[in-house]
Amino acid sequence: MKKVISLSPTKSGFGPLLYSGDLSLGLKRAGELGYDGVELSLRDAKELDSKALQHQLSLYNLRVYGIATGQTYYNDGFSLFAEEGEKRLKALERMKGHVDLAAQLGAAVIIGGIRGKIESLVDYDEIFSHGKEMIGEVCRYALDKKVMILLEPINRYETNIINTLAEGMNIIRELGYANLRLLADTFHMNLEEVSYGQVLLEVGPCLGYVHFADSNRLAPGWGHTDFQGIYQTLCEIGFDGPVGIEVLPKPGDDEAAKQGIKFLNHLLKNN
Ligand code: LER
Ligand code: MN
Repeated sequence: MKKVISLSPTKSGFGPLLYSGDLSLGLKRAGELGYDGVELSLRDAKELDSKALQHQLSLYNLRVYGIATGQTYYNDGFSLFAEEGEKRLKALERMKGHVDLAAQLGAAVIIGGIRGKIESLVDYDEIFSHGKEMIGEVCRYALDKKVMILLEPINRYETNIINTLAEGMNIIRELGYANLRLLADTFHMNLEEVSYGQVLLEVGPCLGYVHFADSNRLAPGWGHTDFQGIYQTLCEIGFDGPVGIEVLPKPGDDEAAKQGIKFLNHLLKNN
């Protein structure tokens, strides 16, 4: 498993990101602490200087494993499941930019917060099917570029579109794209799943990436999630992908980043 930390070059209103607004510092710390790589939460791929990024990655011996895309919705209001077609297309355009960047970096692209929310319950099914088409468009575009797309179920308090891993897996099966996988986030699982172990066994074949955050969104070990059990199930299903520390910068960025790597090192060494 690869040890990954979630960073953002822009100061973001979206909470669980470390060194938000200072990517250079985040990359430096990730390298010093011994992370294998980073996940970047981006608003617009065009805003990133990819040459400077590649230089820093090689300096600190890091890779980008994932590009998170929710800021397109949280900051700009464009979502793949927006009621208005124009907003859906804007979100799709951003996703294509993220896929282009991911192709250069060898990263996967996450469909999490960029799904947005469906406001109209009367037209829910129709809007949902438009959104599903958008996911298909992203996958088709990414397939040519050999980029993996990750569908991340998110808890009911943040979205009403795909809350559980089973819902995510059903969509993946229905759409049938070879490059579409699931991202399991332990924070959302704590709120939505009956059991960590059982659902991970069920969705194992579709799983491409994991986010580790404790029950309270703090670094793992600072809440009451059973990471030992989760890790054992991940080993059982043969998961060998990225495990991203996606946590609140509390009590501070450095403290959370240190706890994340300390926890992962301990878990991986003692099992
Ligand atoms: C993003 O990875 C995430 O976990 C969500 O909470 C986004 O809203
Ligand atoms: Mn997540």
